[in-house]
Parts: sequence; structure tokens; C-alpha cells
Amino acid sequence: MAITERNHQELARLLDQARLEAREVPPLTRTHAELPLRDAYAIQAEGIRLRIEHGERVVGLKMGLTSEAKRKQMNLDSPVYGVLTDRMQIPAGGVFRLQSSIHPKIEPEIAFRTSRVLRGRITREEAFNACASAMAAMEILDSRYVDFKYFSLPDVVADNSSSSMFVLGTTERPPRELDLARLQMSMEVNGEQVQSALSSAISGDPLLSVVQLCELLDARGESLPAGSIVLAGAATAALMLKPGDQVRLTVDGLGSVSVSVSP
Ligand code: OOG
Ligand code: MG
Repeated sequence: MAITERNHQELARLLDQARLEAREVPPLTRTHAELPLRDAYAIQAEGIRLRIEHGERVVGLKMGLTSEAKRKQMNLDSPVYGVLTDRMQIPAGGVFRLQSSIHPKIEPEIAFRTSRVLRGRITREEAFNACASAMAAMEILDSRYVDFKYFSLPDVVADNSSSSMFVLGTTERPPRELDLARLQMSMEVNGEQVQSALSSAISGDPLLSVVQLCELLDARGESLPAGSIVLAGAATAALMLKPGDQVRLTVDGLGSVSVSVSP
């Protein structure tokens, strides 16, 4: 059965309710086996429209599945994007409440802040020139689907690519001051290192995540506004969060960023 615009709205509402009530729902492809990726992005956009209706403001975009470690963990094979709003941001050193989520995981990332609009297909150099700064970042994912692990690409895209929250480091440096593909990244939980990787794990070079993002946006006739935050994707597999966890990411040249987890 072909998917209609009305279906987009209904499915977006279903996922939004699941998020608000911190309740799992079956993957959409259970009931809509043939869910084209294009429709999945339309459902994602409709979900963001609902959040804007509730007073949220779009502040950027995130790339997902840009590292081999993540593609393996999720058993999915191509990069996807999602939308970030102001209400998803936790201040550096802030608190994440487990209560308001389903089965959250955390992952180490690099973020960029753009200073000019990026339209159409771009080169690495254009991405480099458009990114005013890079930051250490962690993303907290929370799939709205039963059993976080098993879903298809359209399912994850419709669910805003599992976005939940994110935290940015306060050290912002221009890309030209960094060897962006060779930054050591180390994530600790309660003082113990749990994940580590070189930033090259992210798309071979985190700036290439921006290039890929622009390609995906272009395919939908969209562009990346100036002043956007872009999460380049996780360098390692994501880690389940537990109450009491103190999570800290340290990145060469970009300092540390932390978040604590309360019940
Ligand atoms: C999809 C989102 C992946 C990343 O950084 O790779 C992602 C998921 O893992 O549920 O955000
Ligand atoms: Mg991520």
C-alpha cells in the first residue's frame, strides 16, 4: 500500500507520542513493509514540524552511521541524518535524566558550527571554509523502537535517526588549528576509559560528514543554514547509560566535555 501525506503525519505523531511518553513502539516497517527512504525523511520532517509547533527551535543537524563501528553495531550500511533542536541540548557538565527516556545510549562525536550557508554538493575545502569551529561533543541516542538494535534504515530515519540529546564542549577551535582526522578521542565513564578512537573513524575525516550531509540534503532540495551545529557522527559504538554515570569525553586540542546521568 502506497504511503500518503496523511500517513506521514500519523506516523510522525505516533513516534512523537512515544517519545513524549517514553514508551517503545514497533518499527514502522512492521505495518508499512515498503517504506521508501524518501517517505522516511518526510516523516522525520513532519516530526520536527510537531516539535516546532511546541516551541522548539532547530539549531542544527546530525549525521549518523558515519563510522564502521556504528554501522556494525546497528547492522545498517549507509549514513543518515537527523535534526537537532534547542531542547535537545544539555549544557556542558549538565545532567541527563533517565526517567524521560526509553533506552538511552551515549556516543563520542565531533561537532562543527557553520558560519555560512552550504548549498548543493560541496567539496571538503568548502566544508572546511564554512565551519567556523569544531568542538568535542557527545550524543545521547534514544530509539523509540522496541529493542533498539533491530530496525531498518527507513525506520531509523523516520525516528529522527534516534536523536534524543546532545552536549557540546565549551572549547571551540577553527578547523585550521586542528589535524581534524587525527584527533585522539577518549570517553570515560566514572573515571574509567570505555571507548577510544581516532577522529578518522568518523567518515575518514569528520569534515567529510559535512560533505555527505550536504549531499543528502541536496537530494531533498534542502541546504545547511549558516550558524548550524553539525554532529559529525560517532567514532565508536554507543554505550548504554545507567543512573549515576559520569561520562566524559576528551578530544585532542578540544578539551573535555561531560554529562552526568540521574535516575
Ligand atoms: C542511529 C543514529 C546513529 C551516529 O552517530 O552514528 C548516530 C542509531 O544508532 O540509532 O547518531
Ligand atoms: Mg550520533
